[in-house]
Amino acid sequence: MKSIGWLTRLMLAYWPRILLALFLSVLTITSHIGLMAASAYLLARAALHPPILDLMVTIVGVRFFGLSRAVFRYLERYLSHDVTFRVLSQIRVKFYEQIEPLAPARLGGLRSEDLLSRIVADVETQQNFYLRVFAPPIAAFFVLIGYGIFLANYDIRLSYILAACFVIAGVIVPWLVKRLGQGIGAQIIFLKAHLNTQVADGLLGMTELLSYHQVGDHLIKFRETNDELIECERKITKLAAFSAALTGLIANLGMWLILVLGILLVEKGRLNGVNLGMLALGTLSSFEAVFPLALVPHHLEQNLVSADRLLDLMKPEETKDGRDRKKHDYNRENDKIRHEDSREHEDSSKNEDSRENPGKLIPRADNLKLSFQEVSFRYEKTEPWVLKDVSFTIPQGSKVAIVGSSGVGKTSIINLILRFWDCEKGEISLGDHSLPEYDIEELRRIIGVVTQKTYLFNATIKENLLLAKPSATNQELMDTARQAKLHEFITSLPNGYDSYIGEGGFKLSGGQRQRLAIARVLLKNAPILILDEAAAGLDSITESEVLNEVYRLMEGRTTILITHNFSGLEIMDEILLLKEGRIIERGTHAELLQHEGAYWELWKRDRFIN
Ligand code: DUT
Ligand code: MG
Repeated sequence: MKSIGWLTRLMLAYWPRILLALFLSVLTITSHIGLMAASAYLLARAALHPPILDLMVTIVGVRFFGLSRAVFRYLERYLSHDVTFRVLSQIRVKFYEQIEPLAPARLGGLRSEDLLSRIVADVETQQNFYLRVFAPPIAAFFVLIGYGIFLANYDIRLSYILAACFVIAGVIVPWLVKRLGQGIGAQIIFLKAHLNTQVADGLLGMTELLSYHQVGDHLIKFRETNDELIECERKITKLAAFSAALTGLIANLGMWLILVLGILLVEKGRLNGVNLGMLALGTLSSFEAVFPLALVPHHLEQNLVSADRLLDLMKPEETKDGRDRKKHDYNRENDKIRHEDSREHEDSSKNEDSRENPGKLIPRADNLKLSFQEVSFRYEKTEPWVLKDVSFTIPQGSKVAIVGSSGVGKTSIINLILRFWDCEKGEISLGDHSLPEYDIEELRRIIGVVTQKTYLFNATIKENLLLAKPSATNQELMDTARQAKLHEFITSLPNGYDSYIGEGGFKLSGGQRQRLAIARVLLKNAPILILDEAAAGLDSITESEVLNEVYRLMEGRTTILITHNFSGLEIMDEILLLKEGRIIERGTHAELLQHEGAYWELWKRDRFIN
């Protein structure tokens, strides 16, 4: 029910347009009624051979309704779709703005295909909300009132018949359809999402499926879902046909009842016979307002399920980081201005308070000391602590390495610095302020990251590089590619910098991908550098080549290096050895070796292996 409130609120922002669209929709149906009624009246009158002048008004009426129906219909469609698409774009923007700031945190538990189906399909479903759920009952209500009053002019019992038929066709039939089709709307939404996931899984995991001989099984599962979906769609189509037939039956029954009552009234001399056809045909056409009502519950169900799926992702944000959410409540126009503004002030922005975002700070380029004070962190309240009482300080420009075995929380430290998550205990500060006091986008602007899982976009090499600096010139791109030892490879490709690298960069080798990531960071030229296993997974020669680049990259920057490779750590100002979320040893490489503790053990083993 919350979701319906949310949808209505989004929609009501456009209430003037909505009122106009509703008004036009009533006018369209009225024109239809008018056209049929006036035509019937004209035929009946003409049959009595009156002077042509007596018919003039009716003839004009027929012409008018004939034309106005088309015009009103056009305007109504135009306006109602305009409202619908405005609401859709609102939903998309709001949805994106809310999932973006803490993206990895919020989306971690979701499969990307499911996310995609939420962003695309669930948002799309919302276009039915105004067109098929909200507007039809309101329009039908006003048609009932208007045409009911018209009928009451002749005899109030005619209005009662109309009202009874409207209630049966507009309330009882939809109720029946709802009972018969209970849950199908929701099932369709889930099955579609599931199908998306299966298709994507099948394509992305093709190598695994082929090598484990699972293609057949996967296809069977896929077909099952597909069949289920088709079955659901078939049920809905049947229901739609059934309800249309039923409504048609009731409409004709209504017309027939009005006709019978009319004939009785004519016999008693209480109604002029020429009006009979008009009343009957007018009634039949007034049901145009009722036909869409049968599927209202079905569409409503789909809307609610999709809206819930959207809100599911957005809701925690609303409570958890209300301030950030508010920050994102600007419209697109402002967004553009804001970005240009901050780019302009990128280098000179030493003013403490950001104008565009009052209360949030912009990091000062001359005060980037990073420190953790007794930070404890876990991903969920119910899960064990991942970091325990972690404290360290990285003075501006110095280099810290974090080492430790897999799963001890190294990447988690990075997640906290980038504010993908916030720590539960302790404080992380940059300069003289704690991290949450900074504007999140400004904070991320000053940090360059090469992660364990670099994501490359299915675009050209150039576009992937430009991600880091959209304004970079071709010369700059080539210079950075040279520094990352990538330029020669790129120019050997037939399309050079304009070569497509495929989904996730699959046309590149692992080393080339990492180099591209490094080139990207070089281009970003951020004062803080985070390297999370930047060279992991490469053969040792490529690894040391890439690491050389990495070390060059570190010059003059505050650096956090996460590595499992102990060679080259001599140049680090401090090394932190992590075990089970705690720092168990710290010091320079030389100090730690002298100490002959856990670090020394690891170092010896590493040397032995290499
Ligand atoms: N963890 C979660 N949720 C996440 C990410 C990690 O529960 O979204 C857990 C897994 C692990 C712990 O946190 O038990 C620490 O993970 P982290 O990624 O920080 O470990 P790491 O030191 O970076 O391991 P590796 O060297 O394998 O990258
Ligand atoms: Mg890691």
